Amino acid sequence: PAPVLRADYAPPVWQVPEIALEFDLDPARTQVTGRLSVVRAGTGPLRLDGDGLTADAVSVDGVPADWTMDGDQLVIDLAGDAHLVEIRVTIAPEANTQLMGLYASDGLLCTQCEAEGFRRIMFFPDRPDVLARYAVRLVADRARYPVLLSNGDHVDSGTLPDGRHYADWRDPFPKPSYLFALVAGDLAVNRDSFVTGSGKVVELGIWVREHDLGRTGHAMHALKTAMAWDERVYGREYDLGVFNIVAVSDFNFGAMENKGLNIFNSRYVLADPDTATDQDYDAVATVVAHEYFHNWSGNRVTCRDWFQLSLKEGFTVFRDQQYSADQGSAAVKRIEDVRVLRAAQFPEDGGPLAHPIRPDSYIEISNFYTATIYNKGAEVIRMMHTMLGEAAFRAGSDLYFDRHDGTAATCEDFVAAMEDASGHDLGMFRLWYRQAGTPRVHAALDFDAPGGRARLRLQQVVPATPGQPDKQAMPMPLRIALFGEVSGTKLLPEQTVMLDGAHQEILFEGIGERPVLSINRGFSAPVTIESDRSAADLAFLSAHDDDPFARYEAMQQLMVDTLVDDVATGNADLTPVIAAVKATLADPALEPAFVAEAVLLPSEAYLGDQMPVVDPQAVTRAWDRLRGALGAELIADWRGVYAGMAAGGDSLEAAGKGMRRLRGVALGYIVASGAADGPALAAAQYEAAGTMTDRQTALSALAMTASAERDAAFAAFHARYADNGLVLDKWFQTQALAPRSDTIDVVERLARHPDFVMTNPNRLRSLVGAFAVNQRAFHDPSGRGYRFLGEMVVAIDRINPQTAAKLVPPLGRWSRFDAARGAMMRAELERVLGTEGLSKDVFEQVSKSLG
Ligand code: B3K
Ligand code: ZN
Repeated sequence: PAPVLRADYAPPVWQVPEIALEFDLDPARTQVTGRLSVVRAGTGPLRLDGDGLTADAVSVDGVPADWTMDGDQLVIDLAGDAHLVEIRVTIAPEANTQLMGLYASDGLLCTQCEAEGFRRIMFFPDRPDVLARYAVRLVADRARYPVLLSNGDHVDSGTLPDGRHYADWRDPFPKPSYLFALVAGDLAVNRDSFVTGSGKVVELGIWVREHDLGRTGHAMHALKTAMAWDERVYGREYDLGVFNIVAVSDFNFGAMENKGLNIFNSRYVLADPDTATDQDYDAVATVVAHEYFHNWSGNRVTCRDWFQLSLKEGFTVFRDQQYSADQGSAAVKRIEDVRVLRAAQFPEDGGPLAHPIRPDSYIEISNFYTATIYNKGAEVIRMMHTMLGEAAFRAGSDLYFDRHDGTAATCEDFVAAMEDASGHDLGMFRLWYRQAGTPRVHAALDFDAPGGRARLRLQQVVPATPGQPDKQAMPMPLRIALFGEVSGTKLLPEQTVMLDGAHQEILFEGIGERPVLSINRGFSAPVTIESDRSAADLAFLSAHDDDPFARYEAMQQLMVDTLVDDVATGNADLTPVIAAVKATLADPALEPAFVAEAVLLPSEAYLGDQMPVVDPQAVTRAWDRLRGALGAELIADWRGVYAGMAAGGDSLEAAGKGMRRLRGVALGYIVASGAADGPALAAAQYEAAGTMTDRQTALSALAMTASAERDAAFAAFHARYADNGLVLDKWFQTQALAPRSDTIDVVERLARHPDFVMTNPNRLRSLVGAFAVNQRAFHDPSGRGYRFLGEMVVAIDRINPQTAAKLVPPLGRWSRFDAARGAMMRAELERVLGTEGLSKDVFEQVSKSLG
């Protein structure tokens, strides 16, 4: 398949200002009639995208028309400048296992159109710069599909003969086809309303299966909070009289921001204390807010073409991060966001699939809904926020929405609005849109004691990435402070230094004692910092830095340095880490949620990322040694914390959540210490748990052990939640993530379990996706992990290419491993590539991974 190039963008030859769609819904045979008012905007025939469609009938201005197929495109030569084109097609939602276009899930009919799913429903210029007003009629059997929803306002409904009924929907806002949606099914609704700043009443509805109705309260609360937040922080008011959310159980990703009718993976809607962890609660709120925020950043202003995807995704992730930070502890939220970036985006940026946040080419756009576009995209927006400051950033955002409302815009439009509103020159900053790769910044601080001066030397390198061998230095804001080693206080107010070349020196005057460097505070730039700070300096910062992120970071760096040393020598000095963790546990000024983050070890995968060649077994050895030592040496502290944090109880408030989190971390260390009562303690917590959080932490702690308690708890968990798919996902996932060398056996067995269904993406992610990021299990020296994943990719590709393609990247990291593993990983990729009938989704990921 030929790649699509950003440089080839050309405006559409025909616009479609209006479309009327009529659906005669049936799972086996749905008839769709489209009436497209087309208007000429250039020279050439009308070309309409289709995917797996055949036209039953085509007419132009009421007269049967001549048309041809050019590949998947339906082509009509039109004489005039404006015509009414009518097309009828027949589709089979129940046969649609790709979950793109119109499909059936658990008795519902629903759609997913982003990025190119609408062409599986109707012939249309399926590109985001063609904006149409939609009028939709849905017709279906009333008993089977009592609820009929689409975008915009409900304008009419009524009964038809033969037990059928219809509903008419009108969306007054022109939108690209990727934002079209419909849902038909037997759904119950949680109704509420929201009064906007200007006094407009919005009817809110969360639609789910009847038995899930009691699990929708949290999502509704999050929605209303997000609506108020967007008015207050960005001045953005909702624009329709209705906002609906529907939960479906088979969904390719998290959720979809269709205008006025968001469709969600049920895991980001449903939550109650018995089935959802605190983390799940937070994820629901974040995703609800994210999709809601898209109503402005994505829908009112959309993307000109898919190369601009980060325009809406990076900005909207930044907005949802700000929103979540405002709801609880901003420091803990920042730590979590950086952990995600490092776990998912840094490896992507350093591997064969690296791409800039505004890519130059793709084969299959679905492969570009990546951590780079989303999370690094958000970091780039955050840097602009840091450089411009709150007020100028808001002015830039207002200008962007004013200028581009109702249109399809580019990343350049966004940056230009920020520049124009602030007067700030972002000329070179645009490199962040063009260049891939995570910059490495080397920082060295010299102290001239007699002169009372300190000199900071910064040096940056942007590594080569596929297609980009030579890089320019990227401008970045680095928040920096110096702490006095003796006084333990900040020597100068924090500064934001703009590093805008390959080298830079900063001089600090009036420094009376040896300074310790705190750099990239708050993670102000998405880069790797390399510094020569000693273990003692890092331990010092972990106790004294007044930026919570920097404090966390110092502890992480201390742990990383110690583990990397231990991987190499097998006998690194563990005492600085143990002392620093002890001090953090004992500091009464720190909130439990923060302490929990600070004392957790970096993952084995992250450690692997720090090595020139990953040695998974050596990493495991070092990780187990440090974890065991922390557990054993501090056993009294962990037991104290464990008992003290029980006061968090079942409270859903932030404080209760933080205490549960720290208690769970303490339990993990107690079990890791090898204490004889570890499994029994975890089993007792499992039994007594009043929340899924406590149940899940107990289960995860038990998963580390080979104990009768472990087997009993997993059996009990399965029996208790046998009819709740979302919770069964946790059962699969917890076993797939277990840091044990026999996890591969367990995973192979689970793949034959009757509850392992290949048609459900959540289930695939919880077993196969989780396993593939479990470094110790996946990289088993036998190569069985690679074989398992390769076989899964091939099998899943026949059902759902998008989901299969997302499982490929762990195999693409072959060049990071020793020759034996690398060869086995490549062999698996070759085997997948040699499979007949491979989707272009998997083809692109595998062929790029082979390099
Ligand atoms: N915009 C959708 C993602 C669509 C993914 C298509 N493969 C959800 C979101 O980012 O909000
Ligand atoms: Zn999004």
